[in-house]
Amino acid sequence: MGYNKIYIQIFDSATGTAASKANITLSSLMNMATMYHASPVEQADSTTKDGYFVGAVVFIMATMEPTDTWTLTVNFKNSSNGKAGIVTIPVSIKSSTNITSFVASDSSKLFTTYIPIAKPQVGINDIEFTIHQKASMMSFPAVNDVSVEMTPDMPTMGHGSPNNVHPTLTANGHYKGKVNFTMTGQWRITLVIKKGLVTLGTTSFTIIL
Ligand SMILES: [Cu+2]
Repeated sequence: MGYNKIYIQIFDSATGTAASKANITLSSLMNMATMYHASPVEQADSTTKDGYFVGAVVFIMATMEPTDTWTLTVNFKNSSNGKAGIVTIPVSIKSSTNITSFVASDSSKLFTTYIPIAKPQVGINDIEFTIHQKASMMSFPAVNDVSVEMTPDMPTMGHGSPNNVHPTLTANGHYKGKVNFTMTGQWRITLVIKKGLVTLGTTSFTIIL
């Protein structure tokens, strides 16, 4: 669950040559016993970076029941030779607390995802979140019109930290800020998400240093 970069390579089955230019549509689908739904997706660029087309998927649920299945579908057209294809790959999704959802005060359903810091350190760290909205079972657009107030604290010790920088929109529902971890241990990151002056909701994540 959460934010997953997806790295795609496409090879010509006759020549073995890797495609470096392609139009790719990535989609996700969860089939559950009584319904199905998609999740937020970031489409890959039409050119490779270090040999890969790079997109991303935010998986919003874990595969829990035996009847649950997630699939990832890659629809591609090789721009060099016009050949097209489609592949659907089953994926198993583990549970994670790095994504939270709540019904906002304006009745929209928001998914907030913490993209884990690779190596959280004592001191100032870059921190990044994504925010998406559930527009329908099959549509999860990025939310680009909110503000985020971030407060880190150590709940077991009763203190916060100074010099944090609230995350602000970069692009495509991504919000980047700076968090100051003044010591090792368990930190809680609380986000208050607002649209204008209206508080949509509050959510939090745990980071252990
Ligand atoms: Cu589901």
